[in-house]
Amino acid sequence: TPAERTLVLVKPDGVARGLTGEVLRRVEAKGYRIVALEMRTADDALLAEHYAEHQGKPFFAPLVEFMRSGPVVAAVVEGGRVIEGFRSLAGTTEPTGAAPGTIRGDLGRDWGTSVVQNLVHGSDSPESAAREIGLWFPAL
Ligand code: DAT
Ligand code: MG
Repeated sequence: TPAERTLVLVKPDGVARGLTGEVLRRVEAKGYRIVALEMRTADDALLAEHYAEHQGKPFFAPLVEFMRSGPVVAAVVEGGRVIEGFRSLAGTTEPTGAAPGTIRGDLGRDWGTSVVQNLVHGSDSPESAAREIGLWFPAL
């Protein structure tokens, strides 16, 4: 079977805290391959599409505001079962409860801020991955 691809974002908190290298190190150490990589500051239009599933929820506006507050590092990562595998590396959404050994469990903070700042995004299904890769890397 052909290798899967997923979209990984190092969110503004991760970039600001100097954790981009640590996140990408864990991705590569697991055996996944980075096939595209770009730093950029996302605008509202991109984020509204990226987080379309969350439109209308109470945390949507603060989430978008946080996500455009600084540059993010976007990567397309390839490997066997990488969609599930990166979600496993990332840990659960809320860092306080995320398992030690995961990116969010080891490094994430979800206190003292109005939105969950959990360092990374990873696509949650093959459909999401295809959609999100198309949004962030239309040339791919
Ligand atoms: P994940 O990033 O683990 O896929 P998600 O897709 O459900 O989680 O939500 C996207 C982001 O929105 C998440 O990383 C942090 C934020 N978020 C989710 N649920 C939230 C909530 N109940 N309150 C505040 N922020 C939330
Ligand atoms: Mg999600």
